[in-house]
Parts: sequence; structure tokens; C-alpha cells
Amino acid sequence: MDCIFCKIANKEIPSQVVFENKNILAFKDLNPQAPVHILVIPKNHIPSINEINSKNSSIVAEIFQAINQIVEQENIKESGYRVISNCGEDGCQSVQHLHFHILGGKKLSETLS
Ligand code: IU
Repeated sequence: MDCIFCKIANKEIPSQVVFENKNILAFKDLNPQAPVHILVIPKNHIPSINEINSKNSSIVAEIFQAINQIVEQENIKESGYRVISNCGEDGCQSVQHLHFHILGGKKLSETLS
């Protein structure tokens, strides 16, 4: 499958990895929108939130546990941060492999849209 985040997960394309376990990879976003901008992905291909179901949803809990470790590691746990997953065209999802943005390291905009 020609998916860039699958290739990053498989280490066919290099990335700046900040966290990894059996099912999850987290790496620095190539085009950071905040001092801390990390993407957290399942290693298995899931296109977006739209494809989360009873068979694969446990990965979402695993990802949020990983996020909890990552924000501690990146020293933004106490100051705060934002987690975003864009979905579909109106959500401006540009990579069709489920990913969660962690943004922090500065006071973020109050507007979400
Ligand atoms: P989006 O939610 O699908 O718009 O986010 C995709 C993100 O993936 C975006 O912030 C890109 O900068 C980032 N990214 C990356 O870090 N490395 C890549 O090789 C590619 C996109 I393609």
C-alpha cells in the first residue's frame, strides 16, 4: 500500500521518533505548528477516525496512554497541550492514515476552527 505513514511506521522513510512500542509510533511533525508538534500513529493502517470500530478501537486507548507518556517526556504535561485528529475533506486531513497531533510548548490559539 502506498501510504507514507505506513512507510514511516515500517522505517522505510526516516522520521524523528520520540516514542515507539509494538503497536504505536510517535514522531516529530515535519512542518511544526508549535514548539512541540508530534504525530502519534498506529503502526497498522487505519485510514481515519471514520474506520474506528469494535475490532480496532483498543488502539485508540493505547494511543492515548502513549500520549500521556509523550507529554511527560516532552515536559508539556503540566503546562498543557492539544490533541487533534483531522478527518476527511472538511477536517483538512491530508494523510489518509489515522494520526493524532500533539501540539504544545506555547499558549495555543483559543479558536479551534
Ligand atoms: P493532517 O491532519 O493530515 O493535515 O496532518 C498531516 C501532518 O503530517 C502535517 O502536519 C504534515 O506536516 C505531517 N507530515 C509529516 O510530518 N511527514 C510527512 O512525511 C508528511 C506529512 I507527507
